[in-house]
Amino acid sequence: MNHRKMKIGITCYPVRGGSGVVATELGLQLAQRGMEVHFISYNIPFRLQEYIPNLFYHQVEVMNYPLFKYPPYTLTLAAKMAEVARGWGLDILHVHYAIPHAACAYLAKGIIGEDAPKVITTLHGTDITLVGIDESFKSITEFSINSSDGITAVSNYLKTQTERAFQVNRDVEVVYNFIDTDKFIPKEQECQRRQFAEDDEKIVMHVSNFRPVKRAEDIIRIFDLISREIPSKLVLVGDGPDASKALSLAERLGIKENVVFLGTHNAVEKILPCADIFLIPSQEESFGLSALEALSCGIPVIGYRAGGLVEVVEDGESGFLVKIGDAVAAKDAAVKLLKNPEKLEYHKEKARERAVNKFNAPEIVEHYLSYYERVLNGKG
Ligand code: GMT
Repeated sequence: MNHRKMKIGITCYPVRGGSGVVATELGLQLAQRGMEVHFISYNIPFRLQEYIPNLFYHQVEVMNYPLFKYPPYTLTLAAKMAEVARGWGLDILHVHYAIPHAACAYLAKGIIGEDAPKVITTLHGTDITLVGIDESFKSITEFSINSSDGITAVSNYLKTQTERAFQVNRDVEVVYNFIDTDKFIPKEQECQRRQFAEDDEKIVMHVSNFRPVKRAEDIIRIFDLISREIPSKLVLVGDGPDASKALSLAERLGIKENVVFLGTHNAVEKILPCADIFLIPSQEESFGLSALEALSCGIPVIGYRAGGLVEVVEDGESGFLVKIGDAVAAKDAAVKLLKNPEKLEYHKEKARERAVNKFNAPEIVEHYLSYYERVLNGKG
């Protein structure tokens, strides 16, 4: 569909994490479609490395003053949003992760007045399920969601959670996260499996920010059970607060030499295709972007039946989802796959199909663009 050329401001956390990745990839896709895109953040988003025409980055400088125990970043961000929106004539200000971005956008609109851009807030997960519902944030989260001109959520699960936890006075549009299926591709032959495992070993992989919701110790427990039945290696990609806990558990269980900890990596699409299966035993997952990245590389996903992950992975097809905390069931599902090459091949195909058919970038970016138009026409 043809869309008018829009000027779109995007604010996100520029660090590693699903919401930052989605916001950055969306900005890139929009710029490639001729939209003018302005990132407003305290750092250049980590996946924004090359020069792209139509794409601008506006840095928020945080002022420090001895009086400030906590430098007021949110105020500086709001002022910057207003400056960029006014200076460049933004049509839309699309903020990712409600806290504090939706409140900053509300403030920026107040500063600008009549010609303010429409504000769209995309809810990503913990901004609702963990942080947003905390008493200290609840009223401001609700207020800033309701002050947005449009609200999107990355899954039906998150939409329901939002409507349950808050008095939301407008429709929440579900726009699933997406993946560039030309970048995340199955290419086993190129991937040097031998850097991780011997020829007769299977590769189990996990990618995350190792926050408590990821249940990092469960990854080790499940892998320990798998490795007792099948020679295998566990490759861990990413870093975060619980990474060291996971590694110490591996040491205590005597399997440390079978765990390859890679730490943070920019190009996960180069590592994922080495895997035979992907593990994501999260306690809570509004979507599970890393699972989608795995699916796109043709890697079946094994995880817990948590939140929106069931909308990403079709249980029994592109992967297997078991009860939260049931490490034995997760191991059983993994072993069944790893012991049967034909079955593994079938589910690898289903994984890739799922990503291509349901979460391919062009359709989802088109969904965002249509939604922008609706909001601009006052029908968000
Ligand atoms: O992990 C977080 O606390 C925040 C956030 C992030 O930036 O990674 O994760 C959420 O947003 C992702 C992108 O939409 C989703 O894929 C993740 O499922 C979601 N995390 C949780 O719900 C725990």
